[in-house]
Amino acid sequence: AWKKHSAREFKTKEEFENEAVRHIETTLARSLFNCDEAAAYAGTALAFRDRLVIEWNKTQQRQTFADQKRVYYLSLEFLMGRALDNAMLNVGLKDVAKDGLADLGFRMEDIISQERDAALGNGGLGRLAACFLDSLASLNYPAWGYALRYRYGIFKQEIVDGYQVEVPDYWLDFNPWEFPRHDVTVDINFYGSVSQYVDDDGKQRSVWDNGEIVTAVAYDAPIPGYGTTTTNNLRLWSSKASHGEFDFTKFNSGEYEQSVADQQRAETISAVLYPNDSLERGKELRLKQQYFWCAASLFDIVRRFKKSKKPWKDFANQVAIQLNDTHPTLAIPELQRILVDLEGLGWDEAWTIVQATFGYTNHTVLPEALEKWSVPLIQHLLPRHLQIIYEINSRFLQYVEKTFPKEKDILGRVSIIEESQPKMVRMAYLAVIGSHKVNGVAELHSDLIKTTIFKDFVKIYGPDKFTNVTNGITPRRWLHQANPKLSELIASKLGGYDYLRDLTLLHKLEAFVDDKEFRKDFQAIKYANKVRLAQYILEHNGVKVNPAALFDVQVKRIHEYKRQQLNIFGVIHRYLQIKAMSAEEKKKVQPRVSIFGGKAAPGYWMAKTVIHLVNQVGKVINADKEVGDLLKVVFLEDYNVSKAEIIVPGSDISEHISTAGTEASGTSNMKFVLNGGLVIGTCDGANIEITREVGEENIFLFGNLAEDVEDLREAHHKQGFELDPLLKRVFETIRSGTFGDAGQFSALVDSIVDHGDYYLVSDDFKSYIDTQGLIDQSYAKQEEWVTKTILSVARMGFFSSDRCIDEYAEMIWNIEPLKPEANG
Ligand code: 26V
Repeated sequence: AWKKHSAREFKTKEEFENEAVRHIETTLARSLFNCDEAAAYAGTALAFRDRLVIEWNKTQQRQTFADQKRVYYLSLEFLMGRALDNAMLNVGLKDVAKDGLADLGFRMEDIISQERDAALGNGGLGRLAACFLDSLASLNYPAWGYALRYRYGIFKQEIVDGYQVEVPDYWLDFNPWEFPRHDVTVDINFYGSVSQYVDDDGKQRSVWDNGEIVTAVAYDAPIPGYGTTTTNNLRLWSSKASHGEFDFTKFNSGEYEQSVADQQRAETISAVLYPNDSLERGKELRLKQQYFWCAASLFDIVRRFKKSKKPWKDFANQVAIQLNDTHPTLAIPELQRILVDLEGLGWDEAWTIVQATFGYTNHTVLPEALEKWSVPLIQHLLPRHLQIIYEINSRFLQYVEKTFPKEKDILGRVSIIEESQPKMVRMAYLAVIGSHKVNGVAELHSDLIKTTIFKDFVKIYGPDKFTNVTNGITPRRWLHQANPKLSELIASKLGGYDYLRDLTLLHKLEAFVDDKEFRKDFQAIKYANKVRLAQYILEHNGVKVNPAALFDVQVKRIHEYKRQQLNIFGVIHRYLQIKAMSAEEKKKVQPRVSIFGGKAAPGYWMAKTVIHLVNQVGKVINADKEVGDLLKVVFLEDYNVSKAEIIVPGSDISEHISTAGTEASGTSNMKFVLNGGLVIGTCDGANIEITREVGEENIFLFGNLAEDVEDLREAHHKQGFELDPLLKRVFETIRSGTFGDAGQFSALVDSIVDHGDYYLVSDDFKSYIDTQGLIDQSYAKQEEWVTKTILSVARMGFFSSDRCIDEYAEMIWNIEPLKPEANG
């Protein structure tokens, strides 16, 4: 008889060592003689992987038997970071492994840092998807993620002479966390043509064929929950040439080179993650990626549903699909195509199913970021889908015309097709029309989409179709893993780690705010985290910073709307002030370290200029003996998830200073506060809800409000505007060549001085500087500061991605958790 399973469930450090060594010797075929850190990492990862795999199989089986609704999260990005630490903490045997590794002569930190980040995302949107997977598993929801298996993740950033240089991120050399499923493949069609025929029942039907076929191969990765055995699946599709008859003919007729070229062409589809925030748009390969992934995922989902032999009307009771931004919008016409063309359903019956199945999350109101694809391109690549999109549009417009007969302009405004040259398909409109719910990612943002980009749709569908789900973060990675000492301290006060599964329990910490011992411990942990960050800075930047200084951090993608330029101009202002001080005055200055990090899209020149300026300013200030420890400026190279795990716990203040109304939510703001840092921020995105939760006295808000932005911009254009005098002095300093050739920074300065200051840097400058002054004063009163940080941590329960996922489950997906049996 078959044993239940064969992998060894280690419990002691000796058993762990046996497992790790067995993997090193047999799975990797390496001798223990030359067991280096890389091998120790591999052995450890494989030992834990065995544990995950068993629970993974059980979970999938249990979910299939339970036969309840599943959610599929379609996201072109999953910024997972490293998996080993997460696996150890979730399985709950990190200490055992630590002791075992010590026996073998290794330090846990060194082993963990052997792993490369899985950097399959750009920034907040991709990391949100990763946090959601963690919450879905931890809350026992039956859920799968679907994405692409990029050979290259987001590029690696190198700083050379102060400039960003992009280096490819080939991360798949050794990836123990993925399982190729060579038996799970889907053939995906591109190009070709559509023809009509009459079926046996006399119905007009369409077929799409004669195209080029590319095969999608599934790669699966286990997603373990915390404090549960539920282990969900992340399925990544990889592209390869299909081996149909066509290729064999070629091969046989000696066209070997052509056949290899075809192979390479097919493989490029999943080759590289697009560095999204760029002006690079309309690339055919990107559209191919989107369709390839949507079609493979839907085929997979439909195949699974059909196995159940249920009637089609049950589809949306079994399947919820969430569209993470508009990137997967083609899934809407694709499902309609499957139901109508392949399964023979009537249009209306199919469309009802489609709308009931999809939900769409919007992540930006910035018009330049809204996806559009040209009609000729879609016509060429996906001829049948274009027909379907037109049919969806025509039925929708008919309805609108009937409902609002007196409104002349509404049809042009809400049409999926923009009547430009060439015509464009507005993906966000298609996503709204094809979904039953549309959500924004923070309260202000969800309000804004209803009054700006989707205003007409609120009128057409009513307000109930639009809702808010404020973003969240997983406390497992962003507290327990990144800040184990703080996690332990909290657990010691709260009587265990339950708060990691119900973050609202943090509120109980408020009772300890005056507890001397607790305050001391809390402060000591922050200091230790700053020491660790200071070491990192010394190692990587060669700059010695004082851990007692105020650490001021802004790490996120570089973008004009996020206003890193406001930050660095503020730093220059501070520098000028210090330079003008007497020795006596300098004694009163609060020492600061300004820490920047983040990638610029390769083609985004303004963002690259900001990086260059930060580095130049740092070079000058850090070398200035008159300034010394009072001010240091560093740019941390190649910001990513695993670096965030070091940076976030080491911050005193972090900057979330977007022009009001532009940052949909922000999620790192939540991470910093949860780790005992405070925020300087605008009234934007989730900053507003953080303020509501922690209290106005515990956050440093500044700047103009979203409701005033439009008027200010208009005034700039009509009347021009007076440059803030302090900012003017900053610009004069830059122009004088203090930070190197001023010509290098002229586009940045001119965008404010001459081109209308679209992001309102000048309007917000004084308020920003004044608020930074308040922060200095507040930090000097350390006891008050510690009180603020403790109260803030205690009040962050709302921002767990668990809360967020429960809201999606209830309001949008209508799914229930499936609890594993005890000890199951
Ligand atoms: C994309 C682009 C591309 C073209 C150039 C301008 C531009 C500007 C912004 C974007 C962002 C697209 C969507 C996105 O990543 N949104 C982010 O989603 C996070 C998770 O909800 C949220 O926390 C961030 O505030 C939001 O920017």
